[in-house]
Amino acid sequence: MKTTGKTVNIPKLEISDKERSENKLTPESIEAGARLLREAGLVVIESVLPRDWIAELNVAMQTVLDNENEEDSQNGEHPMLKMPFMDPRVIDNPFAMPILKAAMGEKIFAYLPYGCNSTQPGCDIQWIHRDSGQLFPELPFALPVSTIVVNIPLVDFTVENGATEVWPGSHLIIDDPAVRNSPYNVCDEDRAARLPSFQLEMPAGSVVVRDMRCWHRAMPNRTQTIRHMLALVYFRRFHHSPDAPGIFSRRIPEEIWTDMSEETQEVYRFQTHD
Ligand SMILES: O=C(O)CCC(=O)C(=O)O
Repeated sequence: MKTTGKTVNIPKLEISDKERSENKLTPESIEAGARLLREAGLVVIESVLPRDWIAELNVAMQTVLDNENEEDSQNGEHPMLKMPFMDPRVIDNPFAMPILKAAMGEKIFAYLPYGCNSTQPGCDIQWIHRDSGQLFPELPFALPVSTIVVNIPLVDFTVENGATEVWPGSHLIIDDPAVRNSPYNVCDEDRAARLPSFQLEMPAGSVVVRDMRCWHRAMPNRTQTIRHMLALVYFRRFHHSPDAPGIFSRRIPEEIWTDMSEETQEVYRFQTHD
């Protein structure tokens, strides 16, 4: 048998018809999903959002991007802080959320609006990168995940239209100091070429939960159609406590704040001030 050494399985979480129709993972599936995320750095749950609704979202996304530079979107409400983008199936996805919480605790947080990764017909291959570095990059080992992106493809992802390439397990790799300090955590191409990777081929309306330390890149789109993918970033909550009762929310008067040095303002940057 011919072996190419290129066969890598996409880490998919297989779920039952009941879970799919009820929009609810069993505790066993949550544990299996969290395990794939921990060990492979990502987990894919295929075809969990209705295709016709995803097709509408794809059209709405294109309309937002077409109008991006228009005056309206700059002065008025952000066009993605409305339906269909704010639908709970996207911002509180019932398949991604329990896995996110199993991995990063109940107090995860995120910001809106979320993003969209689009590849245009004829676009180039992207550089290999991580979206987040290690939490303590100077340590010789990786800590548990603290930033996760949830991706939702709005069209079928294929090799032809530039399905994202991902290096499973790369979330655990410790960078050399030179790479560690490079912008965007760019990864050494020769090093990546020696490690297994795959393109994330999957149907529209699948959900990907990916540790943001995983090496990945957008691939060339050789079709005539733009390829959109929603990208929602979630953070583990550590120490910033904007909702702690009372103490941290006291407003600092303007005259005191402006008299503080830049260094002091930086230390107290989360404090409310006039
Ligand atoms: O568009 C893609 O396939 C991936 C892009 C991406 O995740 C990134 O630029 O961080």
